[in-house]
Amino acid sequence: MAYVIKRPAWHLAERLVTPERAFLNRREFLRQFGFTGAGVLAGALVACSRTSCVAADGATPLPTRALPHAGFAPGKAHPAPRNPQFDPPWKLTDEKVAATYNNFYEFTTAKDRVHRLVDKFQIAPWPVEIGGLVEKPMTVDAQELADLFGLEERVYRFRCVEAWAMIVPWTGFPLAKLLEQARPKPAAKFVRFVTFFRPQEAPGFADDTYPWPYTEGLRLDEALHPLTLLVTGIYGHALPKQHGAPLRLIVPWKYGYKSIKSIVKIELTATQPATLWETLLPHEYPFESNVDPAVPHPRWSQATERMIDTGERVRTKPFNGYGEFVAQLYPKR
Ligand SMILES: Nc1nc2c(c(=O)[nH]1)N[C@H]1C(S)=C(S)[C@@H](COP(=O)(O)O)O[C@H]1N2
Ligand SMILES: [Mo]
Repeated sequence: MAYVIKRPAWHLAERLVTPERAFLNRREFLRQFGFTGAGVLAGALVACSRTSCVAADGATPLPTRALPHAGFAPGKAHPAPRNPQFDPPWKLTDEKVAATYNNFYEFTTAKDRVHRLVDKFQIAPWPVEIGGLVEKPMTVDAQELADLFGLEERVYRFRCVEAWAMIVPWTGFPLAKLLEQARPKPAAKFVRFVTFFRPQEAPGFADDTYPWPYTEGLRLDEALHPLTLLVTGIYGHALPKQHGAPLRLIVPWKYGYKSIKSIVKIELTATQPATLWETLLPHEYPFESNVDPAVPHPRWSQATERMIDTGERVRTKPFNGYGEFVAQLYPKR
């Protein structure tokens, strides 16, 4: 008698969606980062060695599976291995278009000219200060970060509030790894980020209508979310200056201005920090700034976005397509 394997009805459907499943199987993703439920790292600040993690109280050893990146070995240079969890079947944006269409107001407000004005910008040495409400304040040179935390590549969608978008491979490491080393104090509720302020190296500082230096901020739970990256590279090499060398933030579910470039300081605070954009235009660029097609900017619709290389118009997704992973951070009010 022939041996017949009866497959449940869902089996074929599941096979058909394999490429999507290879990108961010939610349960597996959260498991690898040590998430067990909806609570996002609540009380789970950990210090990790190569083989084990210890909870913030210093006593409770956490199971090995709480190690970020269990089963995935980050590299220490560019190009870094691509994290298979962030290898979606999407077409990447043309690298040259991305490198010549930039918002970096310290240089100029003209997107196509930023890359031509960065010659005097010195990106080494680059000490980064981690301070404020932390047990272990520290200063680390951007060059040392790969050795300390390892580097991985992730393909993310990126959405500017001006309704343009791109899909690029970033190289970096979760900000949570650095914050866990610095050990936020219980009073810490927000993270403030500060960009360099050296007017002799960048002509845009001459425009004093902006409250330089560029600053941004996140809630601590947003900063600790495993999607939040500190980025050192793009397209397999170190960041070109116009993309925010040598170290920038990428928060893929928020409008692009939250992804602050050329960071010199990361400060844990008890209260919500002022940001450059919220200080200038609070009704247009509020602190939270999650991508939301249903909430128009006061001066334009956010329902669709334009891919910067092809000009293609695509529908904007809530949380820029990352709602499955972050929506629980924002309970409906
Ligand atoms: N320091 C600093 N960071 C910044 C900006 C800036 O002007 N200065 N612009 C922001 C905005 S509005 C966007 S859309 C992204 C653009 O990043 P990209 O040029 O690498 O695409 O950087 C963000 N980070
Ligand atoms: Mo932007």
